[in-house]
Amino acid sequence: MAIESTLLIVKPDGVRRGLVGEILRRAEAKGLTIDALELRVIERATAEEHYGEHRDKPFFSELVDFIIGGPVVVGKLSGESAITCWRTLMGPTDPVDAPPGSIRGDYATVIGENIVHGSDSPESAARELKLFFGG
Ligand SMILES: Nc1nc2c(ncn2[C@@H]2O[C@H](COP(=O)(O)OP(=O)(O)OP(=O)(O)O)[C@@H](O)[C@H]2O)c(=O)[nH]1
Ligand SMILES: [Mg+2]
Repeated sequence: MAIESTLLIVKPDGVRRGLVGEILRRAEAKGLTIDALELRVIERATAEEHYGEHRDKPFFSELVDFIIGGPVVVGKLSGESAITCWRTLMGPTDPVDAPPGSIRGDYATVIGENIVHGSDSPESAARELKLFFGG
């Protein structure tokens, strides 16, 4: 048990579909605290760094083009086990496998448009929060 912080992104598909309020509601209802929140368009260089672990994957350029293709909401969520709690609320990466009740299970059908991001480890969270909020 530990207080953690994690990076939340409501991806362009989530913003376009008007799901920002519903996604933030779920985070707050769980008990996570919104410590930072901003609507922005991500720069290409920032997106390439954020998704650096996927640089050699065949879907990398599609992934970067998608995440910079419209406004997103970036936020910092904090609380007890926030990283794992937020990943559980999001559901698995592929919405086909995501159970009803999870965000991806309730609102998405394809892996390339899966509505939300959450850091996957304490190391990723630290790196991503620094990249988007400077520390
Ligand atoms: N088109 C396509 N996109 C993929 C595939 N695998 C992953 N992605 C996309 O790449 C993103 C990053 O992949 P991962 O980091 O492994 O998944 P994740 O941690 O659940 O998702 P993020 O929170 O966005 O990082 C996913 O959210 C998907 O949108 C794939 O096989 N095909
Ligand atoms: Mg990831």
